[in-house]
Amino acid sequence: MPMILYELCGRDPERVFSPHCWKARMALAHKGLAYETRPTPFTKIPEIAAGFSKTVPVLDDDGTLVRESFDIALHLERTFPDRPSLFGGPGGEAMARFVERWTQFGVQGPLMRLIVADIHSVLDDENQRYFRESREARLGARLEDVQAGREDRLAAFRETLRPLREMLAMQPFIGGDGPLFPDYIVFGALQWARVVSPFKLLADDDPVATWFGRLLALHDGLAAKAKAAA
Ligand SMILES: N[C@@H](CCC(=O)N[C@@H](CS)C(=O)NCC(=O)O)C(=O)O
Repeated sequence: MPMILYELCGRDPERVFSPHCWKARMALAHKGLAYETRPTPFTKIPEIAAGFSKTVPVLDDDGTLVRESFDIALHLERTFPDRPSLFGGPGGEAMARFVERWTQFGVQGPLMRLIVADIHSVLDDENQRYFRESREARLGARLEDVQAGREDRLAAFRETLRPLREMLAMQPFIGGDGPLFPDYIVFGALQWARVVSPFKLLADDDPVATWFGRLLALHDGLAAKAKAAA
């Protein structure tokens, strides 16, 4: 039985946009595993497997349920050790934790403030209400006010990617010669923006844009083919 991946979607079920769900999608593709997608809007997440998780992605591997994108990657690594590794060993797993935390707080946090009203615009009415209420409470301001003036914050956002940019002068992927799960972690954040927002985040001559293009092309262009705004 193919695995099932529950993923966050907008009004259009084909617009699958969560950064964490993209990590899981890319991890499944990296392992060459077949799966069925179950696009799920925010308000339907509590209905997945009788309330198994408050968040997506959720993976159903023949009755074994896994939540949390990092745990999904670990599950795939442990269950399919003969397929291409996502971590390159225990040291890689440990370092991937750092990349995850750096991406969450160093990249996704500032990025959210550049695209939050665009996220709202891809949701249906019920999910727009949920998203506005929950995110405005979290951010302490109207979504439109948080996003306003984003052009002035773009240079600062690009600077947050400097560690990646400088590393790319030495190697083509965070994983070295080929991608590993940490590439998918950072990729997920940028793909989140690409899917919901027309705002141009990266300059064309930025090595991060070149790396992102390499990730978009992987696995038969899985991510490039996804419905996107940009
Ligand atoms: N640490 C979790 C985070 C997952 C997460 O926050 N998912 C968001 C979508 S990007 C979600 O499901 N949010 C539910 C909600 O806001 O109600 C992971 O890596 O899977």
